[in-house]
This record gives sequence, C-alpha cells and structure tokens, in this order.
Amino acid sequence: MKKIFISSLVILLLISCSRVAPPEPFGPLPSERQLSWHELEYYMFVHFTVNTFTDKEWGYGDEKESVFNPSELDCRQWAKVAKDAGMKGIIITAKHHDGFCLWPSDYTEHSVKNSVWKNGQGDVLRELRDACNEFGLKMGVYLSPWDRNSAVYGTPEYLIYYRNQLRELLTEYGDIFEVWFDGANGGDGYYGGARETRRIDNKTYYDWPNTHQIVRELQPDAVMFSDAGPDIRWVGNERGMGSNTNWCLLRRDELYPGGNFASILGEGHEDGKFWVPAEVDVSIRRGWFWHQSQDSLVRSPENLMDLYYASVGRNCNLLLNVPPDNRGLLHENDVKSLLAFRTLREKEFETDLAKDKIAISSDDRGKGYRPLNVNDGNPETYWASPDGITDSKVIIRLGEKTEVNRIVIQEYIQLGQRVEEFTVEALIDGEWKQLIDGTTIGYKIIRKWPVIRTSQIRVSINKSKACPVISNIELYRAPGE
Ligand code: FUL
Repeated sequence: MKKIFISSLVILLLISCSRVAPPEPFGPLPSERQLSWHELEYYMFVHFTVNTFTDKEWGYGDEKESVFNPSELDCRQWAKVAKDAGMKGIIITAKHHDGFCLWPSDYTEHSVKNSVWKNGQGDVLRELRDACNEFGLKMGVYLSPWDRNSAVYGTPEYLIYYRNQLRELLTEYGDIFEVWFDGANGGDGYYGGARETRRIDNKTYYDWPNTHQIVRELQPDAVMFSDAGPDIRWVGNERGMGSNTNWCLLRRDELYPGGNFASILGEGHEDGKFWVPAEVDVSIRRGWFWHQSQDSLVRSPENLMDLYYASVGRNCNLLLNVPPDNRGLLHENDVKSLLAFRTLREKEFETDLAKDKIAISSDDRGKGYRPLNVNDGNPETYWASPDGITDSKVIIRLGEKTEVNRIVIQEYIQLGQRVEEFTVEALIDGEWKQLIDGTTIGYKIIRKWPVIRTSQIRVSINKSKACPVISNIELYRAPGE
C-alpha cells in the first residue's frame, strides 16, 4: 500500500514538473524575414537625388545630370549618425520619381556616371554599402516604379528596364534587408522628351508578382514594402501615426500598390490571411528632400519621441527620413535633434521596474509557460494561459510602492497575433484602479499614463482569439510630470 502511495506521488510530481505542450500557432504567422524585420524597430530613410540640388520634391525627369554635385558627400557621416542615433539600418532612394540613379546603372545614361561628382566615377550605393558595413547597419533600397525620365515609361519595355535595375541593386551591393516599392504615380513627366502625361493601371501595369519573384530569388532574406506588401505594408499616412488598433494581418489579395487604401492600412484586417505588418514612414522635416528653407524646421527631440510612441509604441516600425543636404551631409540641426532624441529615449526607458520581480497569473498553463517568463528579459520565453482560456491576468508584484508611468507589452508573435482587448491596472489603497485600456498588442506596444505609486500592476487580457501568449512586460518611471 505504502509502495503504491509513494509511486503515485512520484508520478504526480513528475507530471507537475514536466513540460506541458506549447500553445498551437494561431492564424497567419510571420516569416523568418518578417521576424527579423520586427526586431529592427527604428531605421533611417535617406531621400537624396537631383531634387536636393533643384529644391524640388518631385523632379520632372529632365534635370541635367550635372546638377547632382555634392561638395562633401560622406556616407560614413550618415551611417555614423544613424548608429549613434540608435538606428539599425538605412534605406536609400537609389532612384526617385525623376529617374536619376545614384549608382552607375548599365541601363541608363541618367545617373551619377554623367554627373560632375567625382568626374562621373562615383557610386553613392557603393559608398553607402561600405559605410553600413563599417558601422554594422543594414541597408535597404527604394527604387521608384514611376520614372519620369524614361522614354519607355508606360510601355511593357519599361518593366524590363525596371527589373534590370532591380537586379543590379540586388546583386552588386551585398545583403539588402528591405526593398521599398513606392505607390506614387503622378502622370506627367519628361519621358525622354515627350513631356506628356502618361497614365498606367496600377492594378495590372507593373505585374508585381513577377518582380517580387526577382527579389525572392536574389535576396531571399529581404522584406518587400508597398501599400499592399507582400511582406510589409504602408501605414496609410506620412504623419508618423500608427493606429491604436493594429493587426499585423491583411487581406493582401484585395489590395495593390497605388490604390486608394490609406484608410484601412493603419488597422490592417483582423481577419487577414497574410502577415503584413505596418511600417511608419515620416520625415524629420516637412519635405522628403533637403531644402535650405527647412533647415530651421527640423522636428524637435520631443516631437520625435511623440512619433516613437505613435509608431514603435503602436506595433509599427519607424522609418525616419533624414535627407542629406547639397553638401551630401546630414545637416547639423537634424543630427543634433536625432542624438538628443536618443538621449531622451534612453532616459525614458532607463530602468525596467518589472524585471525579475514576482509575477503571478490567474491561469496556469504549467511548466515552461509560467508568468515569470514575461519579465525574465528573454524574448524567447513567454507566459501562456491554458488552451481555451482567452481572458487571463498577470500580476507583477513590485515589492515596495513604486512610481510607474509607462508599460511595454509584447506578444510572442511566432505563434500569431491574438490579443483583442486588454487593460492595465494598479493596486492603489487596496483597490485595483484602471490605468489604460487597449485593443491589439502584436509585436510591441508602449503606453503611458500619469505617474502613480503602486506595489502591484495587473495586465488583464480580456479578449483574445486564442489563449494569450505574452513574451514581455516592462514597466518604467519616465522622467517629468
Ligand atoms: C511618396 C513619394 O511620392 C514621396 O516623394 C516620398 O518618396 C515618399 C516616401 O513616398 O509616395
């Protein structure tokens, strides 16, 4: 009898200590290349072309190559600033709508090779590649589909030209992390001297699936951006505003680049069949290109911080444009603001008050999925409730009363995006007081509230498509207030 009792005790003990099964993945999942992209969070956009010298935003396509003549072009300066600013990469306008190429393309005369810069021997892409390598940054390319210089724009021949250029960019400049396909198509242009309006059908003209194939073949790790993905979507505005409800999902097949979809791109589609997260593209100045008249109108560090909360804080990546000036350098005012923004950011998120504190949950899935996984600093571990339980709470005990005004929450998106509604509360004078409520979480959200003093914070997932899977919770006391 005693023997049976002991062996059942051992079995019971073994069961409670052994790992339970992980939650099944739910819905569309991110690819490896998308997961790596999510982790980048913040990187630089560089708009640079003939416009930098002609004071325009959209070049007509008839600009003489000789106008491109930066006196002190230094990609190392761009890369150093990006690195010092805490950015992870740089995406450059290899060709904007004016058609001028920053690299000596074999397929056009309209490029740096016919400029006076370095006697036509220069290659901005090469210099940027070297600089990115030196500073450990990733590099991406913007290749405008609309080309106001090309004589064959609007005909099938243009697609051959466009794809040849894409191949050059994807084979000669090392690893490319993102390829940016712009949706703008304004109509009129130089077009090899025709000076006329050419309209194309956004839906069919570019035959995107075959262009995407080229990227997959030549740079399998690169993500492709456009209004409609396939990998990353536009957020639907250029004001730096992510949407509070933000699904990484999209009914991608219903959309195409250049279509009229701005209003739905912020939120995405809750029932989307594809993982296509949003990227916020916004400029540090009013324009995308440098204009001397805007030197005094650079966004302040505080304004950049607001953008950060509205983008990275809303489950988006932030692609911040910093346009080099006509020397070929990032302007002093932009640099100052960027570096001060980094300092602000570091102060804002200086000490994670939740780290390694006691965490308990309302529902226990079992070993391997315990609540202590949300504040262990390891993005690979997560807290999950048992299958079928879609409202669940986790409490972080801070020990003594602590001032708190910021929270970071992350889902373990490798298993899909699940959370639909949540609240955050604090235990104040023996009662739970709500601090914030929200809808989606996804890769990451960052939220704020006025400073409170509490010993416990409770995160309640009130509605979820499947059992919640939370990999990270951080708490901060940001300065001020
Ligand atoms: C838009 C373009 O028309 C702008 O010039 C800029 O490049 C922006 C990022 O995308 O569609």
